[in-house]
Amino acid sequence: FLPTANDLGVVSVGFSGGQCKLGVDAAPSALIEAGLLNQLSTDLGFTLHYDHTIHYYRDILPTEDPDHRNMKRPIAVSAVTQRLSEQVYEHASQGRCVLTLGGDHSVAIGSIAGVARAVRERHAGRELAVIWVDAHADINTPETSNSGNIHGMPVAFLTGLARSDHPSIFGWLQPDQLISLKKLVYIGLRDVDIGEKRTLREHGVKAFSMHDIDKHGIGKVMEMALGHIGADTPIHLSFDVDALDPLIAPSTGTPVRGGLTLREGDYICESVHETGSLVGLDLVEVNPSLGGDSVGVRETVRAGCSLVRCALGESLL
Ligand code: B3U
Ligand code: MN
Ligand code: MN
Repeated sequence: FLPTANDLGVVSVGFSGGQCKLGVDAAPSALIEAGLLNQLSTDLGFTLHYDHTIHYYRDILPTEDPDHRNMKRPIAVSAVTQRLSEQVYEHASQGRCVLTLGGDHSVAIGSIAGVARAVRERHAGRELAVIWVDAHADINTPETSNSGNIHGMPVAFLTGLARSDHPSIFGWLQPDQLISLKKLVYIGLRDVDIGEKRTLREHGVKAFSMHDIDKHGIGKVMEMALGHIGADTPIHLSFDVDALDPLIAPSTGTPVRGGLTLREGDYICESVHETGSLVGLDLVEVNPSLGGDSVGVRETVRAGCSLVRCALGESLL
C-alpha cells in the first residue's frame, strides 16, 4: 500500500462551518504564505500535485442551513466534506500521500473518507488506521454534543457511531469510507466531554491523554500507539493544532492549557513518518484571526508548518 515516495497530493480547504468562529478558513493561505509548500517541494523534494486553489466551495454552500438533530450548518459541512472526499480520493487512488490543509476539524470527514476508500480499493479491503492528535476527542454524536458544532463530531461519523440516511446530511458516507474504532488512536487528549468518555470506554478506544504522555514520555507513547496499529498498516494522521500547548500555538478556536510541547508534536509526526506507512495527513484548526498579537499568529503558523514537514520526513538525516 506504500504511497509513491515523492508524490504528494495537496488540497487546501478554506472552510470554517464546522464551528462558530470566523478565521479558520484563512489558515491554508497563512500556511502557504509562510512557505509550507515551497519547503515541501524545494527542501523535502516532493513533487506536488496541487491545483493552486484554496477551496471555499462557495458554489455548493446552501443559502439556508437550519439546525438538524442539533447539528449546526449540517448541509454545508456535509456538502463540503463530500466534495473534499472526492478530491482526496482522486489523489490517494493514484498512490499519492495526501495533505489536507484545513479549515476546522470537520474537514477530516472528507479527507479520511477519501483516503479510506482508496486504501480499500488499492489493497484488497485493507483498513486505514487513524492517529488523531487533539486536545479533544471529536467523537460526539449529534445527540451527545452540547455545542452542536460538527468539528466535535467527525470521528463519530467516520466510525459509523453517528449515522444519517439524509442524503445531503452525511447520508453520502458509504461503508468503504469508514474507519474502525479498533484502528483509531488518540494522542494529546485533555478536554473530553462526559458522553465522549463513555463512548471511548464502551468501545475500548486506544487513547493517550496528556496524563499518559507525562507518565510514560512521548517516546514510549508513540511506541505503544504504533504498536497498537501494527506494522504494515496504512496510517492517516489527523493533527489538530490545539493539541499543542496554547503557549506555542495560541491561534486556534478552542485552546486548552497543558498541551504538547512543539518537540512532542514534532516527535509524533516524525515517528509516524518513520513507519513509512503515512498515506494521509490533515493539519487543522489554525485560526490566524485568534490568539492575540501577530507574534502568536506567526508562532502558530510556524508550528503548523513544522508539524507537516516532520510528518513528511524533514528530520531524517
Ligand atoms: N467537545 C466540544 C468541544 C470541542 C470539540 N472540538 C473542539 N472543541 N475543537 C464539542 O463542541 O464537541
Ligand atoms: Mn479536533
Ligand atoms: Mn481540538
